[in-house]
Amino acid sequence: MRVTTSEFVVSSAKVEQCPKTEKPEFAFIGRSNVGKSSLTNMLCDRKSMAKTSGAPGKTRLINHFIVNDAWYLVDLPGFGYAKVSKKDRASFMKLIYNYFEQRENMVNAFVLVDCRVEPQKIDLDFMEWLGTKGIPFTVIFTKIDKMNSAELGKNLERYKKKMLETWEELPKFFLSSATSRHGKDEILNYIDYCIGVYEESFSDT
Ligand SMILES: Nc1nc2c(ncn2[C@@H]2O[C@H](COP(=O)(O)OP(=O)(O)OP(=O)(O)O)[C@@H](O)[C@H]2O)c(=O)[nH]1
Ligand SMILES: [Mg+2]
Repeated sequence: MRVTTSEFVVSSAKVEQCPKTEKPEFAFIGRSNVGKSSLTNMLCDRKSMAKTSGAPGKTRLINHFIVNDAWYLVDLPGFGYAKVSKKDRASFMKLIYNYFEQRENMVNAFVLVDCRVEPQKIDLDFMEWLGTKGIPFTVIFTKIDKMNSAELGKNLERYKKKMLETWEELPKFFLSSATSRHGKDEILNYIDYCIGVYEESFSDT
């Protein structure tokens, strides 16, 4: 899929403020600083449509972007940021859970994990939760420009092994780099494929 247009739509502090659910939606979720906003920009060929920062905790609202006038890309606040107060962390988490529970147009969640970091409980727990809710998800290993391919391969295997302790089947994995733009075509093509399946589910056969 080629991205021809992309536009910011709205930032929402509550799920009720999000756009109507009439278009298919894809979300980026993961720990603070993992690169959710950077990947949003990279996929859309935009420099600063989504705001990024070297300091974790930048994105604090649910940000909807519309792509090709056809589907929403959603940049979410990160979870697990240690410097945010316990109360704020709990309210971010609640917002994220509410969001996934209420968006009936949610087609696929992309769970972003930093390729350099060993499997984190908070990410694995979140994937478990998505599983119990029946929300399809894929994993994106981010910042692959920061690793050589041998180390990357090792970390990927370690991650898959860890997931197989609880999952019978592994989700799909993508590799990405917002700096080298690695992964752009694969992720966009996967989104295109998912939209096709989603739309077919509404058509009479
Ligand atoms: N080298 C490299 N740096 C990246 C990549 N993706 C993001 N970064 C950097 O990582 C930092 C965090 O990126 P963001 O996109 O703001 O991360 P986020 O997940 O949106 O963070 P929060 O909004 O705080 O949850 C920034 O300094 C980015 O420039 C990548 O693929 N490669
Ligand atoms: Mg962000």
